[in-house]
Amino acid sequence: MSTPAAAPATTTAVAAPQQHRKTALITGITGQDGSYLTELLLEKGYVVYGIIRRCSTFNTRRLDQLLTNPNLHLEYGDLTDSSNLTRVISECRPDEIYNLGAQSHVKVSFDVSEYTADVDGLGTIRLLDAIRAAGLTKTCRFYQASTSELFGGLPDGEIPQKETTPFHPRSPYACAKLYGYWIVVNYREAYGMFACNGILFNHESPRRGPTFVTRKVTRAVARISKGLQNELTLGNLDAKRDWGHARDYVEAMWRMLQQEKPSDYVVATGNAYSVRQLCDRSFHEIGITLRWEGRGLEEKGIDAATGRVLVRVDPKYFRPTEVEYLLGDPTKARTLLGWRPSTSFEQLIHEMVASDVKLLEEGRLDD
Ligand code: NDP
Ligand code: GDR
Repeated sequence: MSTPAAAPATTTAVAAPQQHRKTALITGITGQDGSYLTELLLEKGYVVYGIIRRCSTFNTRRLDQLLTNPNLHLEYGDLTDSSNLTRVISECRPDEIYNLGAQSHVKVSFDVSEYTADVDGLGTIRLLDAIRAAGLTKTCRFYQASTSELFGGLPDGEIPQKETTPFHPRSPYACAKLYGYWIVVNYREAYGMFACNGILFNHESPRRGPTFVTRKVTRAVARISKGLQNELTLGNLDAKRDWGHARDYVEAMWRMLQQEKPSDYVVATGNAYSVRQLCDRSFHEIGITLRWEGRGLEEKGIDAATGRVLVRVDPKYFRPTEVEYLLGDPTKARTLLGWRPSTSFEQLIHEMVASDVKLLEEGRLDD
């Protein structure tokens, strides 16, 4: 393992007290949130360790701009393998751990259900036990990437959802994350660990994985604008989500670990839009107004100016159980963390479409 950079030597006769430079460990550092959080922590002067998986191709693309930073250290590992977690934690002895690693795709979790439970559920307890094994129970603060999927979003459930809303997970992913949520609460109560659940609602960015619905739409809009794609095919157009910007949400994660006491927080914007509205807004960015015609599987999004069909429904994107309506109430995060989202839905979509158009022009959209 590479050692953190040494503190600069002092020239004064009496050495000034050295300020402790915080160390953070991030699982899922190569993901959307991992990359934004790494930037944030490096800016704040942290030494950052990240666990990356061995892949047959490069998976550090989102960290490219940071790889030469001497305060960033990447270690091979996996949440399904406790040996590496114990080794890395014992060696880097972090002040803070952010557990962002996950099989994070809800629809895919129906196909790889056992693996999702292993990574997202058991991975969390492997990490917590590695902290205990390293003797860091009382010093290391822990952030768990919990999710609004825990609530299930049933139309007759509580809306907006907040910290006290009952959970009703609707996918193998959400069930695995439910275990992660409760084991964090249990270790906090059992061992006095400073461990927090961030119950984050959907957050997106130009770095979002291409199979999540926002990025799928903005990439398609970029390609359609250049004549490289004819249509966009989607699943449930009625699903409503509370979409924020990932850059804002990693700030909330960090704030949770700077509080006097550990707790669990909902992080959301307080505004929800349907997938249909997401399409409207994204096509608006390239000057197209959509008109919607038909119902159910026959519904189509049509270019109002030309009559050309641009959006269709394909049931292959439906989920065995759907989460219909997620809208968060971030009052607790606003009041106790002083956190507020700084990016509107319109700004988010503008940024994502502009980024995808630029990537396409540079020949990098499929990187
Ligand atoms: P991404 O899918 O972009 O990133 C997931 C990360 O987890 C990647 O770095 C991936 O590595 C890593 N990973 C996957 N499997 C394993 C494994 N077996 N061991 C170690 N690492 C693994 O997710 P996001 O950045 O969007 O989300 C971060 C976390 O927050 C996730 O836990 C997600 O479930 C949760 N969350 C996300 C929300 C969102 O809207 N984005 C909302 C609420 C919660 P690799 O690059 O090699 O694939
Ligand atoms: P979600 O995000 O399931 O909320 O999980 P996703 O973008 O995949 O789906 C949002 C909603 O859009 C509907 N939808 C489609 N989704 C995808 N991916 N592809 C389609 O073609 C499509 N058509 C309609 C979905 O049915 C769904 O209702 C994300 C992940 O980041 C999780 O890790 C995180 O925990 C939650 O957000 C909060």
